[in-house]
Amino acid sequence: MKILHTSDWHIGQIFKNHSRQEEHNQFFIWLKQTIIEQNIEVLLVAGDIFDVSNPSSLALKTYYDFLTSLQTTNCKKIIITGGNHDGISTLDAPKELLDILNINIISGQRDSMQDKNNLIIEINNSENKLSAIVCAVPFLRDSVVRKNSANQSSSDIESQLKDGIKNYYKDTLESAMRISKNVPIIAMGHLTVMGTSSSKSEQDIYIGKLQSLNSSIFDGYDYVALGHLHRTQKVASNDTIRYSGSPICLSFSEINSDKKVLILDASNKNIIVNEIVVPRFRELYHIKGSFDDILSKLKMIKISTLTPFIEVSIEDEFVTAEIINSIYEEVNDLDLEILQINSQNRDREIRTNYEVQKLDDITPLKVFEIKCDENKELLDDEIKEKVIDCFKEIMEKIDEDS
Ligand SMILES: [Mn+2]
Repeated sequence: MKILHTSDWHIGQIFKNHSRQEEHNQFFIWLKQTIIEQNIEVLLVAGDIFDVSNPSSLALKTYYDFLTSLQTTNCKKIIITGGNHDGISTLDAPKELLDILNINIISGQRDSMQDKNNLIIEINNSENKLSAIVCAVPFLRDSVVRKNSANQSSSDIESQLKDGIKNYYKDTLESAMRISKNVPIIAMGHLTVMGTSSSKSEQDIYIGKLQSLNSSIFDGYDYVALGHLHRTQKVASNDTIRYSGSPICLSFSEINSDKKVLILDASNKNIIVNEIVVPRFRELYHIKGSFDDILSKLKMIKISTLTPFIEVSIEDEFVTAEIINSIYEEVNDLDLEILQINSQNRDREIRTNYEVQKLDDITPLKVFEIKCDENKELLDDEIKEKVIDCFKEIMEKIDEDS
């Protein structure tokens, strides 16, 4: 049985005011083709399906269209877990409907997380025989793995959180083993573990980053399909504990390594993993040097796919607004988008015109969300989601009344 492991799609990402929609469209066409060519029977998506908790209708449509398109392939089982970016209620809303299509959603909703059996998914082969078990663990929120009490030091909280996560994986493994010890047992997860490298596009999700969370928490699993880190990587050189990474570059810090999906041959408990490189649907470049260097490098860029996105770092000592403007003027005729210009010697970032947001361009909801994010210490993700839902309700009421 072949299983495809991917994560961190971040559908709907707006990257420095630029949409990634075309890249996602092309990625999903490519992914469906790969699923057909590789004869994939199971698809695992380890969190961060969407970039924000309340994705746009276009982002939702992209997601549902892709899931629907797989119905004609041999991929008869799709397991999707929630990441730290995903809104629990957004993922959960179509859960029952998707169940009918053999698409299992494990969002991380607090009540359903208490019974570990809700996360255990049995995979049967074409002869209807049990052939693998997936422990579909989503992003483990603090409120799921730790009891809150007053007057705790941050190191107490960190060690409780660590133990909570460790025990969660241990209990889930035990539940799976009660079903069978003879088929591969695969865990999913959305977290950072020791022995990995991060890029600039992931948020820290745990207090103290849980530096001490060791890959030994996964002992006993035959494979661990992880999400959260956006670079493809093995955990502490272990072949069977892996991050698939995001399929598109979500920051300029990711441009120097290939994007991949992972294909598991899970015919027995000794799982073999193959990496498949995802094509670059759009090139991202980081160009640095003196003003003259930058201009000549920009002019040399060959455009083969979508309009390249570019970050520029000027190393000249004095950088004026005129210099910045002249870079834009020089590329005016070229099919390039400069997303950001940095001036390193002055140690400050010069925001491009594109990054200036007009109040007209942002919705009241967006402003409210920004305010919620600024008050993270008061609002955990679940409360934030509820508060935002209330705000939406108020807005709808105002619309109706006006
Ligand atoms: Mn992510």
